[in-house]
Amino acid sequence: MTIDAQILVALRSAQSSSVSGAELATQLQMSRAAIWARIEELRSLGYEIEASPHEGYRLIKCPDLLHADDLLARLGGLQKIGRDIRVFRETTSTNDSTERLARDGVAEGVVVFAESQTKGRGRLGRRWSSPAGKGLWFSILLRPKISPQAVTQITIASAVSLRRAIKNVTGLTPEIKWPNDLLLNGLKIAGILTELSSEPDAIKHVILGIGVDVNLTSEDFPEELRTVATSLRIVARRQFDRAALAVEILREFERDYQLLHTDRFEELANEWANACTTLGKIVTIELADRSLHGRVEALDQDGALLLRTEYGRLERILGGIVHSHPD
Ligand code: BT5
Repeated sequence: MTIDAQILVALRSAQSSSVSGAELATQLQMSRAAIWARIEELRSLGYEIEASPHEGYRLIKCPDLLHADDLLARLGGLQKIGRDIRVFRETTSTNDSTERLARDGVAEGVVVFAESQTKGRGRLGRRWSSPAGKGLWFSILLRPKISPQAVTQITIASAVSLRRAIKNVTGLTPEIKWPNDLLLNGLKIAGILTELSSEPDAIKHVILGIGVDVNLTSEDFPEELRTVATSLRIVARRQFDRAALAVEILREFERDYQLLHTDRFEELANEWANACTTLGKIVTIELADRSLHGRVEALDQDGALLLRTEYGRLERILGGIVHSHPD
């Protein structure tokens, strides 16, 4: 953990009390002057830290920005997902930044956040709107020991952990729209983009990209999205601490990702099926080369959707864009 992260851990664990400069200096094996310099640096980033000559330092308020050291400090260095965190002020797409790290051989678990993305993307080259400082736009590098066919399990694990984390932090319970959307009041608040790099029988790596609309107002969305998207802020009528939500998502995902590797995927699949409102609906599904119409009959154990088409055939579908119709 970096020095700044260690200072933040110490200040946070003191809660509303102060930590003396001498105590920090001993703990971190630094001079008191060096500690003071780091505190000044944190203050310049927007951390409100009270300094009193007698009592020491007290953390009053954290800025609404993502700071790698702060995220690491909050995670406590205990888990694989988020053992290394990078934050960019701006990038094209966090999936691209993470892909570069993957090709450089970085170990799994690194998480890349960006305050804004200039070319945030969804599936099939669609755009993902990512205004600065308003949401969580991030990607996780994974090197799962599962077959390439089972990669949808990762999307499922991320959807249920994301849903749970949102519920824990905000009290709101999103529904899952197959395969990768989270909705509140029927409008999208989060999307997942799973990109796979694979050989025929082995996964090289997976980049799991997650976008969550946290503190956007309706003006923050481009006009064409205002009828299809919403944010946690719009629904709950209050703002949320993005860093706290980010940490909760990484914690929940760590747990579910481990389940994948211990043959306990069924538990996640059941949770997912219970939250997935696409089940039973009449839908049209746009695939790359055709579209299908019918009723969603079931989800199979890999997360594929089983559609009974209007002609009575059962089709197994792994991707595509789903439009629901009223019964
Ligand atoms: C998704 O695609 O829902 C996956 C979105 C993944 C975004 C993350 S952000 C971090 C990482 N880096 C990236 O570049 N991407 C990932 P899809 O199911 O194809 O949905 C895309 C559609 O969602 C668009 O065509 C819009 O209709 C809608 N949309 C775009 N921006 C949105 C937003 N901020 N909130 C809600 N809906 C949005």
